[in-house]
Amino acid sequence: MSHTHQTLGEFIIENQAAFAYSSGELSKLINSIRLAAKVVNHEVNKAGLVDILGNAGNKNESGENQQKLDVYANDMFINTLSNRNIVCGIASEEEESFISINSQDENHQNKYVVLIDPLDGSSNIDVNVSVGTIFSVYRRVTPIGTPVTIEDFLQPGKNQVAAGYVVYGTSTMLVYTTGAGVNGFTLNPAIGTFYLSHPNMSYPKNGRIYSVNEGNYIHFPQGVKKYIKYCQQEEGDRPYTSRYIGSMVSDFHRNMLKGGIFMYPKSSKAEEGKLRLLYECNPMAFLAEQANGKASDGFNRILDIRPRELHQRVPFFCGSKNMVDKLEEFMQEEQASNY
Ligand code: AHM
Ligand code: MG
Repeated sequence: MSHTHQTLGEFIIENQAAFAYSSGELSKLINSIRLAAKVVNHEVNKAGLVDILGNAGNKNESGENQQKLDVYANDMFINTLSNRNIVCGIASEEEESFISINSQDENHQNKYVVLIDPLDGSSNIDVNVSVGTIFSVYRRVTPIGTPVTIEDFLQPGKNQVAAGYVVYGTSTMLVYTTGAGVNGFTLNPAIGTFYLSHPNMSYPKNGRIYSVNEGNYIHFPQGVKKYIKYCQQEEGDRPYTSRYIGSMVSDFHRNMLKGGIFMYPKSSKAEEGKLRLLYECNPMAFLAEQANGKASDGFNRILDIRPRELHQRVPFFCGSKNMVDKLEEFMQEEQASNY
């Protein structure tokens, strides 16, 4: 069937039928994210006007804007998801602990928990560079009808039922997977509708882009340093091109379309790297694998890691399969030579 002009709403309904035991709960959940994304998008687009609008009545102190938008996005996603009574728990990068929904009501039957990074890369807002929202969905492991516990959130990424991101870029896109490939939808801002613009997204097996904060080079593990040198060598299709926005969602999105590797290694300054396993790496890893790419901590598959705590960090390497394989080779060689 031709996907021309198919809206996200239509796509969700059409694909709900594909789940044998679907109760419609996941569809409702994706719909809520779609709604919150549109509202946050509207707010993000106004970010540059904040001083002007502030002068017109709001008492905005300069510099407050960036943090405010973080908080705004956090509240928006949490409210949208909890008001609609479709999930039993939410954890957010912006919140210290998880939120239990309807924990007083024994009749609630919701089975999904959501983890979100409401506005990733928010230091980019002040300078008009893309930011994103990342989400991740699991089926709870504790009994339905009881309050959620930490166990429901500390599941390995391979248990994810759905994951996706919104990129607020030159266009706003929502990209997600429910485990049957990755599809991308572009917002037509004039009428507030997402259209299927990128069906069955897939990483090229090989890529020519590497994305890493090279300012930290001196602090990186030897294996990463050697891989970066390899990327810069003149041989075959190398040197590769270096591209780093500093907004993971955008870096990931570009690399998935064009072929590339994104790296946030550990360093001598940050022993576990910077990115969060639950809110950032697992959802991106699920998307990467669903798009024929690969995600690793340098040695192990990200989706196999058993989380210990909600805000755990992890080194992250993600992208075109052959590129991540190569990076792992360098990491393993280096580890072997240290014994
Ligand atoms: P944040 O959650 O505080 O926004 O940080 C996550 C962001 C990622 O989007 C991006 O890849 C990374 O931080 C950039 O970090 P750095 O500035 O250290 O390169
Ligand atoms: Mg983040």
